[in-house]
Amino acid sequence: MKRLTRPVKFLLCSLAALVLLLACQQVPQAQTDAPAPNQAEASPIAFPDRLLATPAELPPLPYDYAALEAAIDAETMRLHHDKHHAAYVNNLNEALADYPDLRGQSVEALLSDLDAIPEDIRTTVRNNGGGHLNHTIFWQIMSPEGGGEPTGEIAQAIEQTFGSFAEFQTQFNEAGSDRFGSGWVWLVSNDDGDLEIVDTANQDSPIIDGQYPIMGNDVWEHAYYLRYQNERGEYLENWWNVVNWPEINRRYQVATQQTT
Ligand code: MN3
Repeated sequence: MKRLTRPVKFLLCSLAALVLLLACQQVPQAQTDAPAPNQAEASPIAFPDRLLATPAELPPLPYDYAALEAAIDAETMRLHHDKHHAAYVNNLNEALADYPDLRGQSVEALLSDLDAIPEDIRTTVRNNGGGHLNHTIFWQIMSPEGGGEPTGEIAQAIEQTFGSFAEFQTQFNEAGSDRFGSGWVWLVSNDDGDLEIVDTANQDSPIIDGQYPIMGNDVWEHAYYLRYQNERGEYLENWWNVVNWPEINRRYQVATQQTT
């Protein structure tokens, strides 16, 4: 083989280095806890928020079981988080186990396009994906430092939409009381970007109907029965003592970012 001149060698070495550098940039970056920006862009969910990954993981409670005693007893919190929420997570993962194409999509993406889910696991994904998402939001929108009047932009929006915070509470509690059987009562940002109180059956998330959940209360009996028995209305009243307005305000801002 002909000896290469020094400039040619240098050129080849430089070329090899460049190829190596470009190849390295093709290697996908390791996954981190924070959702990758491209994951949010690829999702059919229109709202930029922290998306829930699959395979799902049970998030730890952000406070002690007894921290919300102003509204909810420790034993209810323990069962609700460790048993009920854990079961939704496990059931969702089991359903997705045979569908590698679905595994890895966010829970929000799965729920917002249920028609795309194979029929044999559609109801399981709807119930357990919804259960996982609803409860993850629920733990976050409550706090031991919660209660009192709303703050920030959500306070103004509630007043504009419902006339006053007291009127909003009344309508929210009525919707929660009137929800027959198991389900949730929500404050959502609807299709028009307006605030609206809605209720959903079972573990249905408002996301299924294209609405963004800003706050919601769980009116399944498992959420209140140990302490309140059949007095759902009393649970709904006391629940306001632990409502975490800073987090609800953050969720409202996510919703308004989308609609403006
Ligand atoms: Mn529940």
